[in-house]
Amino acid sequence: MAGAPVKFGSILSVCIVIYSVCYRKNLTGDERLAPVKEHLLSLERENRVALGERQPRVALGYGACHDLFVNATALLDHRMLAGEPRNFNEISNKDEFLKSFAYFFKHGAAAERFMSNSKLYEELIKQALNLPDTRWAIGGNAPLMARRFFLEGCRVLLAAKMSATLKKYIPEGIKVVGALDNEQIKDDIHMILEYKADEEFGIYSAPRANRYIIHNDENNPLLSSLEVFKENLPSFGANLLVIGGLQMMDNFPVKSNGIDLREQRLELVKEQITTQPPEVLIHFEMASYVDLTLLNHLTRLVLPFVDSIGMNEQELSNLLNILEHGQVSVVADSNPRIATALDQMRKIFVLIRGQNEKEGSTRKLSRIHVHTLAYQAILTTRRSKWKRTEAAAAKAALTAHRYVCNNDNIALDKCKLLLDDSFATTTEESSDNNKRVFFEPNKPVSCWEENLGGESVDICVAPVLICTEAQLTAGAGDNISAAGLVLQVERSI
Ligand SMILES: *[C@@H]1O[C@H](CO)[C@@H](O)[C@H](O)[C@H]1NC(C)=O
Ligand SMILES: CC(=O)N[C@H]1CO[C@H](CO)[C@@H](O)[C@@H]1O
Repeated sequence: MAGAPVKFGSILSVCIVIYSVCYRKNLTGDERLAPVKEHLLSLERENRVALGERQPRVALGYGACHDLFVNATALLDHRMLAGEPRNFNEISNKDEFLKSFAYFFKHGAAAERFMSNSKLYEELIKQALNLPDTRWAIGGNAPLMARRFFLEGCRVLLAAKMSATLKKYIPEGIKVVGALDNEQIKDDIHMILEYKADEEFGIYSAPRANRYIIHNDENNPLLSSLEVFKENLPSFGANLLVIGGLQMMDNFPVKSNGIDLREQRLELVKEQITTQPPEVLIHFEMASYVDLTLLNHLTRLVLPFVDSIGMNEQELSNLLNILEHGQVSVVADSNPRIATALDQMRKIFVLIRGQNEKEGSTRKLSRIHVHTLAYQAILTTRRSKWKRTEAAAAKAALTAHRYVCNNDNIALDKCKLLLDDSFATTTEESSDNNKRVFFEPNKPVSCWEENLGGESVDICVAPVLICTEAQLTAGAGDNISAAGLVLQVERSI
């Protein structure tokens, strides 16, 4: 008699296996795409930015530049590459440039580097302008995020020194402080070297589409718009203050008569942040930092005082390495597992919470947004002012697709998913936070609650419908970070 239930049990499990094999098969290919798209879009539709009195006000600093988009493999000749690809923190000649580019290209990793050789830099710009597909656009974290906030319906204040020509790229409705009425300022030019997935550079092939940015900034390094921003912030009444563009201070010759000018400017950024009324939420947009001294200034003067941080997978690894080991990580997996990214986010959360305490900050870190090619992950604390984390993750995922395909309509034949049918929430098997989440196309954004260092947090992960015909990669992070924030702030009346 005792055998019967066992037998029934094993028949049942065979059925389950058969069922799940078939079901899995159904879920691969295009089958998952349509429901994922539909449910992400419905979350977006149900969660719109408030208008009228509740319309959020967003202020953003610092700086703007002129972006020159160039086809990387058309500009650079792989035959000139002499020797192994490798990283340089600063580029001073053509040889270093080629090696550095090839290094990030073969990893498919985003990078941003300073070229100290102005003459070489100008020559490269001339060459780029002779290529057929080269094009100009406005660049810099602050202006790109400002445009996205504006397009999503926010009131926006932007602080950036720029010429009248550059200002023309900014929609009329955005209030810009620091711009000139003439051309007396020479806008900094950033060259965005783009490449597609599987493109070849000599013997190297890019595992994913990405971009390598090179600049030779003169205006941005000292955050020249800081003072005018300070004058304009109080009357604007921001709900959200976004700090970005500080990576332009990387590799800047900062000491003059023994005074560290850069540190002095960052002390003023700290003052700008800490003097905001308590109800203002503050977001810091990470970037590709390589200069250890600058990173140390940031972890002391900026990070302990903000509510939120946004970054990509490369910046995530770098930030954790700095906080944990005081070291820069130059390149990381360009498509990390969800469990790995979440573990890094958890560690960063706990480490920065420690810094909040140590620095006696009135603000505590309550939000981390990580954007990757395959998914968006947002962590918020339970008792924070951040709203609608699930919808924010969906919105960020949709924006990632739309931006990279350069199209507001999502065509399923241009989409793919890079997620398995389930994922582990951590790589640490013995952790309390260890569980498996099943990815359901009809409920694509997975959210759950966890306890992190005594604090209740919500974590939401949304899949990205990856654009298989990448048009744009630079600035994607800015669009995505802004899109993730836009639904999370609200004006109280
Ligand atoms: C760059 O140009 C090559 C042909 O010269 C083309 O195959 C490739 O797709 C282009 N890459 C980008 C990012 O446009
Ligand atoms: C498709 C999309 O969302 N792209 C937008 C990204 O943001 C820039 C402004 O920064 C817009 O011009 C794009 O339309």
